[in-house]
Order: sequence, then C-alpha cells, then structure tokens
Amino acid sequence: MSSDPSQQPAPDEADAAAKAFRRQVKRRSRRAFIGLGLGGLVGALGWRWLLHTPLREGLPGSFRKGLELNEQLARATFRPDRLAPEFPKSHAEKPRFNGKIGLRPALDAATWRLRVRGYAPGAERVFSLADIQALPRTEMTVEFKCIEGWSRIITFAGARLSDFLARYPLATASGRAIAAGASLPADVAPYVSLATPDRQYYVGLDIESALHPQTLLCYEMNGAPLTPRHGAPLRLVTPLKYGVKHIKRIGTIVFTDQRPADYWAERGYDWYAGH
Ligand SMILES: Nc1nc2c(c(=O)[nH]1)N[C@H]1C(S)=C(S)[C@@H](COP(=O)(O)O)O[C@H]1N2
Ligand SMILES: [Mo]
Repeated sequence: MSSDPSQQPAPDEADAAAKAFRRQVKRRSRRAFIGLGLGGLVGALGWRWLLHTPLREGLPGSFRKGLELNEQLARATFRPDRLAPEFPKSHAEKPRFNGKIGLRPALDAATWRLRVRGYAPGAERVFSLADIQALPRTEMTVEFKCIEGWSRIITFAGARLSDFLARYPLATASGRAIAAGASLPADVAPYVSLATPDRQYYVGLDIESALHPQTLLCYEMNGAPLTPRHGAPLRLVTPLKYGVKHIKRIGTIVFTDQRPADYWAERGYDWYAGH
C-alpha cells in the first residue's frame, strides 16, 4: 500500500494523536466494564427469577410463556394461503437424517396400515398405502428446517391431508367431508394427533395447519419412495413448521378437541413449532 507522504502527520503530531487515542480507549473500556458489570448483575437476578418461576410442561413458567407468545405470533401471521417458498426441483439437496424415535424394529410396508379415528363418535377407518397413493399426488420442493438450526431443500410428494379429508369425512363431528379449499366448517375437530405405530413418537397439530395446502401425507422424497430412516411408508410434511412436527412412520391419526400430547413439547420445545 502506498500513500502520499504529504498527508502523513509530522512524527510528534502523530505521537500526540496516538496518546489521545489510547486515553479514549481506556475511558471507553472502563465505561464498558461498569456497563457489563451492571448488565451482568441485572442478568443474574433476572435469570434467577426466570428459573424459579414454577415449571410448566418441563420448563420454568416464564420460558413457557415466551413460547406461548411465539405461538400467538405464529398463529396471528398464519393464513391458509400463506405458503412456504417453493424452489425449482433442481435445487433439491441430499436429505439429512435426524430422529429415530419410533422407527424400530424394521417394518413390513405390505402389512403396515394407517389407522384413523374420526371426530364423529365411533368413526374409525383403516387405510393401506395404495389408498393414500390413489389420492391426487402433490409434489413440492421446499426448505425443511430442523429446530436445531440446519435445513435442507427437498422435493416431497404425497397426498395433501386436505385432499384426504375431502375424500374421507373424518375431521367433522357431523361426518360431512370438508371440500378442498373450503373454509373450516363449525363442527371441525380443532386438533389432530399423529403417532408412530408403537406410540413412541407423537405430534399434535392445530387443524388449520393440518388443512394447509402444503401439509402432505408424504410417501416420496426427491423422487424415490421414502426410505425406512426417513419414515417409510408414510410421514407428515408441513413446511410452515419445524422438523419436529414432520412425524416419520405414521401409524395412527386421531381428530380430537383436546390439544394433543407432543413428544418434543413435553421436553421443553414450543408446541406450535411454526416459523
Ligand atoms: N418417528 C419419528 N419422526 C420424527 C423424528 C423422530 O425421532 N421419530 N424426529 C423429527 C425431527 S426432530 C426431525 S428434524 C425430522 C428429521 O427428518 P429426516 O430424518 O427425514 O431429515 O424428523 C422428525 N420426525
Ligand atoms: Mo429436528
């Protein structure tokens, strides 16, 4: 680097400037140090208060309140027509594997069945994979986000849960089907509970998210049938929520008026898990 010598200060001027600069730095760091100390004290007291609020669902109540605030915000911005961004198929990446609760032992896809308990009393139905594959096929390339901070763009294919419910009237107390794209009938179940066949992993969904056009009963990732690690033969995909809700190897679906138990919400995560 070259510079014009005429712009350089004379040596003694430079020395004075350097001294002034050092004094300023000292003053600033003393102030920063006091600031940090005060901040730390307030932080420590605040932290103790936060940790000593009564526990709710595995978290100090104050933290749980924070998550509920997140849920209120996410619900307020939820619109049935707000879509997760979609990408060209060529952007799809190799999936990453995470979470194997409820995926053991190996499962025979031929004998696997999806059991659904409807919202109307006594409504129960059993489906094979062929039944799900007979519904309109929806494909989308979206970003799959794990709450731990990583994400992958994946092409998912399957049946929209809303198309499933348009065909099979299991979500209403009256037993009437919900036409695809129609607004929610008054007698719709407010919640859906999904579990692995062994019930080791389970998630709860609000009905609005369940009926969202990007919520799929998914049987393919990146153009190939689901592998056992990724939830064969059927998993949930719902890209406005974090990966925790994308339950692999669905065994049962229940429509209910109780907010369903949720594996990771019981362990301190946000029940709603929207983003
Ligand atoms: N049955 C089951 N489904 C599950 C999990 C699990 O442990 N068991 N983990 C969840 C979490 S936290 C993530 S991030 C995704 C990961 O899906 P992938 O392995 O297809 O990437 O699956 C979700 N579904
Ligand atoms: Mo995750």
